Amino acid sequence: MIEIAELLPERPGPLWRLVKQCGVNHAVGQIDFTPKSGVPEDEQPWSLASLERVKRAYNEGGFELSVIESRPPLDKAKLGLPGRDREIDIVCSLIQNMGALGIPVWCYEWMPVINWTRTSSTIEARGGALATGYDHELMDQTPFAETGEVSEETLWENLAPFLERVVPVAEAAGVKLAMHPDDPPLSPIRGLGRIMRSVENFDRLLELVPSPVNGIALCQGNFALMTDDLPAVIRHFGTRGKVFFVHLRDVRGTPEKFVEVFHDEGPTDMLACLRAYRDIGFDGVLRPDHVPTMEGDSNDDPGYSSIGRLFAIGYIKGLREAVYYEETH
Ligand SMILES: [Mn+2]
Repeated sequence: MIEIAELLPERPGPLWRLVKQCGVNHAVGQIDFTPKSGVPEDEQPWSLASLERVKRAYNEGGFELSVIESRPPLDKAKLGLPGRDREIDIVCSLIQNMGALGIPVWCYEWMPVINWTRTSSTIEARGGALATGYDHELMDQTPFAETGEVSEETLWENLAPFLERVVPVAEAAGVKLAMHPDDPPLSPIRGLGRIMRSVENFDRLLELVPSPVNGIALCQGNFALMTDDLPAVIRHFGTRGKVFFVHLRDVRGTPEKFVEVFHDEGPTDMLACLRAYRDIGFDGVLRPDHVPTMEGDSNDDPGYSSIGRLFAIGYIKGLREAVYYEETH
């Protein structure tokens, strides 16, 4: 059964209650893993004690903590710089502690320095809502002074030893590693290569260190820009048991120039996608990803408007009901 989840900050608040009121029972943890200076290891945010407190808070709010989607700093590991071993040690501790607490999926990514990026967060969408978008021609392409140019090969060369250390730890802990695609799925950006941006490269990721815990976070907004047949890609990875987590959203355009759209108005056939998740027996959680900012809401956190999320949850619940209903009628 496809379960619906929402990305929730680690402290309770109105968003928790709104999401709960929509009938969502799974949280995707957004936890600040920035190392705290002068704090002992067993009190750091990735420690067992700290994670246990956070997990208990989600449980008390009525949510199962089904995925953790935040990362401790990993740029040194991605770039192969001194200090990378310490970064990887922290990831290993985090995963061991997730395993001890029964938190089954860690969503990570391999974008160096720049995470998801847009050139606008005020594009007028349906009815005057505000959407985010990307235009490669408007993106500043000055290479970062601190890193210089970083090749795609460097990123592959650093990903392999990362996985060689982390995968056995994840296997022992029973935690699945879900790689999120690069957003936008485009390379390079500001001189920084980006590798998780095609179906072929995800196949390469899975072959790099083969393991039942080495898999993907199928973020539809990015995969939709990599293929014209998203349901086929869902089946491609899903029949191999590699879809661990799903981000549901849609965009209109190309990797070089696109805008984000409401879940119900994009070019992707969302019903066909939900059928694909049903057919592969997907048993992880799916969450609405970026949504337009709607009337009455603040655009301080573009892509994460509370009201936009409510519309998305309702739409996805309807789709899900339809695909399970048609299976039995
Ligand atoms: Mn995503």
